[in-house]
Amino acid sequence: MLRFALPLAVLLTATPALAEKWDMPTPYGDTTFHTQNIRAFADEVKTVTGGGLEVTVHSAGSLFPHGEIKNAVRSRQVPMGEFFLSTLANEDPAFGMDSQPFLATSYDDAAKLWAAQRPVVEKLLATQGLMPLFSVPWPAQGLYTKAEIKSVDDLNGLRFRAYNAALEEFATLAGAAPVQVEAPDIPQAFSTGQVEAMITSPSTGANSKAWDFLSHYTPINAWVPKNIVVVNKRSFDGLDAATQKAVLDAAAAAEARGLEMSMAETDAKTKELADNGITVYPPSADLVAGLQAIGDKMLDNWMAKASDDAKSALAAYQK
Ligand code: PCA
Repeated sequence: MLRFALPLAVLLTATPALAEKWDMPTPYGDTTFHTQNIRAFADEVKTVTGGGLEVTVHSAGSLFPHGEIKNAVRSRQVPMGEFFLSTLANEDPAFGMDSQPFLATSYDDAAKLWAAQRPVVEKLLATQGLMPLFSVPWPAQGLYTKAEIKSVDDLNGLRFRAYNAALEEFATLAGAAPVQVEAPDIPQAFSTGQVEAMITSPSTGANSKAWDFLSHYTPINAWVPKNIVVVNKRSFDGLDAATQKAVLDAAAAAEARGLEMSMAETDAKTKELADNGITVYPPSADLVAGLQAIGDKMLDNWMAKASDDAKSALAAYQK
């Protein structure tokens, strides 16, 4: 036996380990802080594994459209991907908690909500063979228009850009007409007149150069939605222990770094909007009251559809 053992060992150490190459799609463009954050995550994984795992980020929906990323990871067309968590709310309302208006409006509330929501999300994703690696919030969502909005009535009839079902419901309840548009397509949707108002973060507003096509922004801070990065569990289990640890460590670092980036962008990108000529104004009490009434109605609708797990998560958050 010994006669064979040595040459085999020599052979194993002499053969360079084949680098594992993973593609990672995201819906968001290169100037988005989330994309910059997952690129830093990929770099860290590559460095720590000595090139053993190479993650290539495909931005702006270039590999898969946003709506297909989750299923692409599920079916192992790609081992890992990033998407906007609440786009899964049609599968289960638990995924949509962070896009309920005025439920969690600060980073602290968002963290508390995620702590309550996470076990339910993990359980639901596990049934699809998916494992969350990390989640990063966007800055709180504000209202962009072509004139000052004094009350909900002023939104009546506006063609309103939406990015998920909750925003579609919100726009409809405000009397506006929702149109689904992915983030990279925002400038074109405005320039062609497909839409004329939107709710999104200062980050996405500034990255879209909102000053080219609208004039007013008010930080209604209505919700703090999240992106999530998920990995296919079988793909993850196929990695050796050291590589798994490298991925999990880099994920924890990315979650913390992403939060810092998000917080820093809230003020920096709002200033960029103002510096480029957008009128940034505080929402009137009237507008806030009207939007809150819509939020209350939406939470009622959410409760009517939510599973017991989702309702328990809400109760835990509100406690
Ligand atoms: N930007 C993304 C999602 C939330 C945000 O702030 C978008 O507008 O599509």
